[in-house]
Amino acid sequence: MIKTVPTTPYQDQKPGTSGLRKKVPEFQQQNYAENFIQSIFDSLEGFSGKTLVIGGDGRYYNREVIQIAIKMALANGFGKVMVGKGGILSTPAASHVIRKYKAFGGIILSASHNPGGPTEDFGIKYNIGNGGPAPEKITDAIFARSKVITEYKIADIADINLDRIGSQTVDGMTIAVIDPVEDYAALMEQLFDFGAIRSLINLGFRVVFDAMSAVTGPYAKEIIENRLGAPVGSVKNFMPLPDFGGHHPDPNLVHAKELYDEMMGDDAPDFGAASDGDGDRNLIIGKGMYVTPSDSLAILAANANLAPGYSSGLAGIARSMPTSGAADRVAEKLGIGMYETPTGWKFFGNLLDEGLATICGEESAGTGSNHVREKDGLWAVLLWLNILAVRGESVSDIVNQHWAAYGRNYYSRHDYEGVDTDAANDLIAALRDKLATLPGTTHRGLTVQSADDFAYHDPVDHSISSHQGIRILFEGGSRVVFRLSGTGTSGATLRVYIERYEPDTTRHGLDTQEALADLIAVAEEIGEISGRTGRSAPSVIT
Ligand code: G16
Repeated sequence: MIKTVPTTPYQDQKPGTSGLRKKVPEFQQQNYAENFIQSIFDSLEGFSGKTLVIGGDGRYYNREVIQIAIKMALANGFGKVMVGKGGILSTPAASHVIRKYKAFGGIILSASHNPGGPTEDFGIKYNIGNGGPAPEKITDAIFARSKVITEYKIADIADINLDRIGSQTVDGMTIAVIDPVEDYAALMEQLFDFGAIRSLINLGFRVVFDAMSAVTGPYAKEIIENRLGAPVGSVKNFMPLPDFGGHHPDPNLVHAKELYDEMMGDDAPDFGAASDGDGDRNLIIGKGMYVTPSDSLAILAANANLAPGYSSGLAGIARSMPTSGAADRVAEKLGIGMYETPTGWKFFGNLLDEGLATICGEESAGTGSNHVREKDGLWAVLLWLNILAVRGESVSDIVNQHWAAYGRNYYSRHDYEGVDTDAANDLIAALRDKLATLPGTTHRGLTVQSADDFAYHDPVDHSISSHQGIRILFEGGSRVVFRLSGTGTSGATLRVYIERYEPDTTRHGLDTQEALADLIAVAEEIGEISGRTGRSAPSVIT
């Protein structure tokens, strides 16, 4: 029943910021997915007889790889596989299922916010028993194994019916097809005051949620419409489609423009939100007011105690290095710990496990807490709704009051996508060479206070992660950060993060790009962006 299949290794299976992401045709190469999955299993110890959770965001090629993963888990000695019905599990729901059922780990099939379809993106990620993405120690081992692998094991059985909930035993292994929504919805009901949110909605508060034809559709339908009583139709694009309807399921102002336009219109709803391909990112827009992810993190942290799940306060806040310092001011006021980690949710795992941080966030539309070990789009939406229900104020009132109390961190990210890889690497290398001589120099009136290549010393396991982004900090608290994306699938993406702190309330109403204009020009000068990339403007501004 168990076949051992000889294979030839690939040299390009290096997991990036969040697992292995490639175009579907690359995953369709002979044994490509099998090699990577076997490399995962070969890098783990002690899972014999234990449970593996498998799920994905429903994108093109999801079902095929789910079948492969089930058969390989069986052949490699797992005792049980739990798989979401239809092969569906949002990333945060998968994290919760791993934790709730004390599984050994999980395989999540997703390329997140990247487009899906026969020529678009696919991804495989391994999560450990705490429910979070595998740390670098494990992803490095998987990559090393993938380069030398010579065989994989797979059970020679018929495909499993993924569309019927229930358990079956095949060759001593239990395969349980589970409802992907139930456990997650119950967890949300524990954390948030559903009664208060329901009353707010009953009073006529209008919510619109765009699931972007991706995985959060069934979750949002159940929670926002069925359990919280929002009128049918409040959740849009709720059917997960293998190609996300041809769109990028990326909840930002470019790809969720329709929602943005609705929220800026005359008859705008009170609250608009969206999530991404696999349900871990969020977009929050009030009537006439977009909330940046960095501000959202700070505001959620400052008000979290209004939700039952966080009523006893926060242990600490963590943010990725490029995320704005807005949350730092909240941590300071609350007198709690603040942690600055490299980009990628995997770096929050130790802080959450040790109880050092309760809420975490990234500027890339990711926020979450210690309830799971992934960022969680719907969680952020529900915490916002809980806060709105308790405070009885609008999103824009809450944001403006926050800025008045803490100051405003003007913030923007400029992405240059599909840049020539050598040119992007050279740009970063040139910046690295300049680091020692930058401090003390003045550019358009801004004096560089310090400059470094960010390295993170994990306070829990003491591992060191170097080369996590070039930081240029100016006197007065402004800064520019340069780093290359670790999730792209073609060429390189240069990300430039620009931030300026403004304590003066009378200057809180400026347009963000105008408020940052000087810094944007300085970033161009110091980074020599147009000369090195051949681009005169970013591809995406968020
Ligand atoms: C990007 C973001 C990160 C995020 C990562 C994974 O990484 O900048 O903040 O952690 O995506 O997010 P998701 O799983 O939603 O794709 P990078 O390396 O492209 O900047």
